[in-house]
Amino acid sequence: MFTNCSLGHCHIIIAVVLWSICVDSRKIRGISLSYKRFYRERKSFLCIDGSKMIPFDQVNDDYCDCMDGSDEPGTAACPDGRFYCTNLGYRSHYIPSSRVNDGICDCCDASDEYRSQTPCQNTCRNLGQRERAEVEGQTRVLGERLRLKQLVIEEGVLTWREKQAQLRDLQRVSDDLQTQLDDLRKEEARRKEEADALREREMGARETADNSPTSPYRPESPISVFKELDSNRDGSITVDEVQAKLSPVQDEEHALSEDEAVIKGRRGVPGSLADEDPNIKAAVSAAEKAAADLKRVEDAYETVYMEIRDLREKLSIDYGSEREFLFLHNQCFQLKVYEYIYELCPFSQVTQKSASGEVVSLGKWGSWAGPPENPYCQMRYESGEPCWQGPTRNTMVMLICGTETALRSVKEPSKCQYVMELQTPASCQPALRQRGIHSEL
Ligand code: MAN
Repeated sequence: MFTNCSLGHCHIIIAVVLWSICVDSRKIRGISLSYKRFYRERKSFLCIDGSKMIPFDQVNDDYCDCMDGSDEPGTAACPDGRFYCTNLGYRSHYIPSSRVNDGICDCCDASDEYRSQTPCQNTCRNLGQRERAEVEGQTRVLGERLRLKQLVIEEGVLTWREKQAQLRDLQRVSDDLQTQLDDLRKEEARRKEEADALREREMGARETADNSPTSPYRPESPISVFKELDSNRDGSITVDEVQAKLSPVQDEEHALSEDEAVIKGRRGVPGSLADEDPNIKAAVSAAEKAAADLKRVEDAYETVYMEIRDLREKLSIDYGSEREFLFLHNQCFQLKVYEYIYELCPFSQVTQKSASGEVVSLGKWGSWAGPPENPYCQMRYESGEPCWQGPTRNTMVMLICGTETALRSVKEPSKCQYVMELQTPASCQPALRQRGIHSEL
């Protein structure tokens, strides 16, 4: 190349080459686009932390002048300096300046090894392509999970509406039963009063009617015996009444058995008044019917009351910001770990069944327990069965994003304190925007 040149010319060419190498090594490397403005070629350079002003030719001169290392972005001179890998086509990042020209390729664009012997290849394009494919795959999977989440949200909305309508219906039924109860209570009291009054009247009439020896009402007559036995004067004799009259309580030996009392009661009386008098009979059966009607409606009211209570309790639970976890209610998930079968019934309870079949409570639904920014990522189940020589059993359920809804793991990190992982699309969140793979400087 230099064969035709004179010695003078050669000196000039060598000087130009050396100068260009020197200028090239000073080229401002290892800084991001946003920092470029600090390195505009001027007479002087102000350290980025503002601590010192130095002549510009001291930038990247392999001597650390600035405390923040900002004068040596392209050399390893400053201990805390950092070198920016632009990595066009892939992910930009900083590396410690000490890794610049150390013979190891750190930046995929090979920019950190600009003066080393190591032949670094620019692999950014490949890496970028691979990562983009991975991200696309993940995005597709997440998209599918979010679609499933949307389905369970819609299911939750429908269930919620159904439950609200059910509650309104039950409330109506309950109001109706309440009105019926008021009427039936009055009816039952009236019928009972009527029957009692008829019986009283009949008894009074018989008492005064005849005291003659032939009268059935003389003291030793069956009617008198009947009245004597009918201590509550309800017109019929119970086994208890006969036992109370005919066998002194303190004399256990002579106490009447139930059968004896029934026989003696029958022998001594002509039958209840209702057996004799059709009016009383009709009044008593009307009173009995009213009592039976009342009981039937009371039972129905009790059932509806319990249903309303259960439904209200269910509707008072927090099922997530979009009720995305409502679909989990009334479902249970099992997992066998070693000798135990664990069962999680969300919003209800957690149990552990041993090989012998014994079922132990690991906690009842308590509350959401995630951090304030995402409370719905953990569930707490508390106040389970007390542990022998240990605490009460409690379970923390961690909700993780996944395509299927299933119990994935159960651990007991400390005695009687359990941690489960429940996977479900309901807990998937849209991804935060990916840190950009950039294709431009
Ligand atoms: C049972 C199980 C265990 C627990 C012990 C504590 O064996 O409930 O999970 O650790 O009791 O005694």
